[in-house]
Amino acid sequence: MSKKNRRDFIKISSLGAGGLMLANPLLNTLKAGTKSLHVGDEYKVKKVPTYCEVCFWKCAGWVYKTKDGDLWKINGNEEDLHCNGRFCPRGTGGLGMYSDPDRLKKPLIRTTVDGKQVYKEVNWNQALDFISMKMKKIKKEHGAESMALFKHGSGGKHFGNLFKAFGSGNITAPSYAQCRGPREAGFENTFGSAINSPEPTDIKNAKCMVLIGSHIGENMHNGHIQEMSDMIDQDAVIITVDPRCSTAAAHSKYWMPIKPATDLALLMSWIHVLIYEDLYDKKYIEQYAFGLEELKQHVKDMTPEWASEITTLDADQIRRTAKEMAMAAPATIVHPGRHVTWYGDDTQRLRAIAILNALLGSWGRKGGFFFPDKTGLPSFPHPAYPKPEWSWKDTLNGKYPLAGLSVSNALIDASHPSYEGEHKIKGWFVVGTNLITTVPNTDYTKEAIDNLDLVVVVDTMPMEITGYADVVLPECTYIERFDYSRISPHREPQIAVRMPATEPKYYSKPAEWMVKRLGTRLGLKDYFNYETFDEVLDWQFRQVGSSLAEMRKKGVMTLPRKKPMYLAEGEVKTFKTPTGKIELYSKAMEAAGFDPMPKYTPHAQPPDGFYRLNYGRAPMHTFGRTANNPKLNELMSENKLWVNPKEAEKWGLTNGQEVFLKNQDGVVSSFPIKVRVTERIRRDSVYMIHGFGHSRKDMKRSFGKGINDTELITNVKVDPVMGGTGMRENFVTFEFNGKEAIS
Ligand SMILES: Nc1nc2c(c(=O)[nH]1)N[C@H]1C(S)=C(S)[C@@H](COP(=O)(O)OP(=O)(O)OC[C@H]3O[C@@H](n4cnc5c(=O)[nH]c(N)nc54)[C@H](O)[C@@H]3O)O[C@H]1N2
Ligand SMILES: Nc1nc2c(c(=O)[nH]1)N[C@H]1C(S)=C(S)[C@@H](COP(=O)(O)OP(=O)(O)OC[C@H]3O[C@@H](n4cnc5c(=O)[nH]c(N)nc54)[C@H](O)[C@@H]3O)O[C@H]1N2
Ligand code: SF4
Ligand SMILES: [Mo]
Repeated sequence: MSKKNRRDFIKISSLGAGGLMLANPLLNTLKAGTKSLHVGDEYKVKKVPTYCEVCFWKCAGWVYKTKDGDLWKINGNEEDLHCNGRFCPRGTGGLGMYSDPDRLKKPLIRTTVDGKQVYKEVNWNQALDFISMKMKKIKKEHGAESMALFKHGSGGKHFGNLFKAFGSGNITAPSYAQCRGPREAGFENTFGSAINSPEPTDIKNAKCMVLIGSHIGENMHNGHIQEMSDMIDQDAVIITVDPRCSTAAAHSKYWMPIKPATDLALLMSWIHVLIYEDLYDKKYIEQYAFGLEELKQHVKDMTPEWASEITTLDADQIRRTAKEMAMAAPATIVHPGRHVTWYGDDTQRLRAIAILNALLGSWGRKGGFFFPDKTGLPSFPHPAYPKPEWSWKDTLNGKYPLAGLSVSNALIDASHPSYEGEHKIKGWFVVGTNLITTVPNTDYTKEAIDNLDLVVVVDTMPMEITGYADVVLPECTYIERFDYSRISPHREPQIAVRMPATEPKYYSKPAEWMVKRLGTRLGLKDYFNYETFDEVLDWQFRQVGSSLAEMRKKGVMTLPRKKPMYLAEGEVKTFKTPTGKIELYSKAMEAAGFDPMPKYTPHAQPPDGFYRLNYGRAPMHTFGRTANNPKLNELMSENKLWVNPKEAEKWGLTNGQEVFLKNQDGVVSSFPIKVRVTERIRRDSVYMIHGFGHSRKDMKRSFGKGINDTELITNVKVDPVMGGTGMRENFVTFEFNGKEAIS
């Protein structure tokens, strides 16, 4: 456990003035939540366009209101390619974000009263004056670059603009180094382009899909689930490689219950079979790829028999599944997954996945990966941003040479007292990311926070991270605000608008409102040259022949594609790699001192009496952000621990029994978790849903419900290629009422 920090963890509920504010009847006049209408009342309904903020799929939809102006329900926009008119269970419960009575209500400033740190409720002017005063001081003493922005979600873009105007490009999101970074690096160093979001997997036309741990079905990527369920109805081949019988595995023709951390061996043996059994797309490889001969030599001994020993999978099944892939090719997707920061050699695993797709000829082919098209909206006019003198790259001292985007944990490193480089970070803005449960090795993050001159947290809920702030700014939810439009690459370029369906509750405000006022205080007024944010949106839409009024009616604008979706037969194409080809042998990896072709290296396995800690998603929740949502909490209020029946028997564990967990470093979970005995997990692992076990009492519905996996993730395997934090090499054992059991 960390020492007692200068920034003690403050429970926002323990504030003196909080009760007063809640008692104000004016604040209760805005009624929250959905309301059931009587049959026939629908004609009274008004709808306001938005896109969902419950996860990063960003489905476009409508907030429906009754004639009286009360919020009624939220659902998908028929035009939208992300959702095809349907929200997932989490999105439908989105109004619960608005109605949650535990929301942050007023700006807070940390202060010391009688030697004890507490938060004081302040008004917006006081909060923004304080922040700008601190930012000016940091800029004067250390330069603007020493401020870092950690962001996730739509609010982040507004603060990104503020940071760029202020002079710092140190802007980062956990969606890279805690999520999809290794995938982007793996594909960039093979095809010369990243996957990005939403993934351009042509699932609806695929005849075969291979899921390497990717648990679509529990991971609710809306449009892709819809396409995958059509695939299942059409009896297409799905091959799922997962140590756990996931929902996807249960619907697959082949479930391959791999020994965790050995996927690279399986992938290399599939490559072996495709090459040595002449199953790869020769024409495609000849025309587009570089390094076949080197790869052939490299995988010579990586036979299914070799992989079988390592993975515990059946060698015949490895051969058969390789043939299934080849038979359906190029309409075969070896899915790149999304949360891929697992074991520290993740970029190499994703390189192997990219190479398999290349051998199957599926990149740029129907039923494989399509080329997404994207439109842009011009930026609202503002003066040029100053050029920062240094950026996150300079903090690295040569580490992570192939990181394509900023590495959140590297900026935490540059904030930590142990950092010896010259580019120190002195202040943080944290907007829409709960770093305490998001980045592993929590104590280290807390030590970094303790070393800073300023921490500002912008959130909607009193999540763990808010307890470590100097200033907490309550953002209103996506239901109550304008934001920049959603522009995303897809089969057709689309733009989706977000407008407020109601006034912000309590004293919360939108991010765009906050940055304009902060910018003015920082002498950056010209960068925010508008009265209200709707002007910005209207101006942007007018540049592409529409208007805010028109977008209010449509919600989504679809534009024609400007380039073909697939490669034409024999098309000449240059890839953005050093050789201009698809690189089976990566020149850039070689130049940076890494294996140019992926290699399997063994990983630690759990010691006796310990199990690998495995985690994933539940269809009705998004990370920790929805655990307290009144509507979604009702569907699932805690996580459970999946344990194999044979292991349960050894320990005398029964269904529903509560256990604590202790990891290899002696960290014991703060709360217990209920056991779920199931054949669907291997004997060497246990499994839980990420996002539970909240430690905030002021999150009343979710406090202490289940276990927070992150607190048990103290062994972090950082990917040397791009800095991803591998989180799956942690082992846990059971504890009962704090006492160790004997197995
Ligand atoms: N142990 C473990 N760690 C993980 C993962 C895991 O599975 N296990 N998953 C990883 C992955 S894949 C990812 S992408 C990251 C995700 O990491 P995060 O994005 O940090 O995930 P959340 O825990 O949902 O935190 C989101 C925060 O934003 C707040 N929020 C929600 N809506 C709004 C809003 O409209 N405005 C503002 N200002 N704030 C808002 C929420 O209250 C919450 O505090 O986590 C990574 N870390
Ligand atoms: N409902 C819901 N959907 C979500 C999210 C959410 O919070 N809730 N978050 C979204 C985000 S940001 C992301 S990044 C994605 C993440 O979704 P995915 O990319 O699908 O996440 P992963 O963590 O890679 O997958 C978890 C699966 O990997 C398996 N696994 C564990 N170890 C191994 C191993 O060694 N080998 C193999 N082959 N499999 C293994 C687990 O058993 C589990 O089934 O989900 C997205 N969709
Ligand atoms: S997938 Fe669900 S939670 Fe995510 S944006 Fe779409 S509706 Fe919202
Ligand atoms: Mo993610």
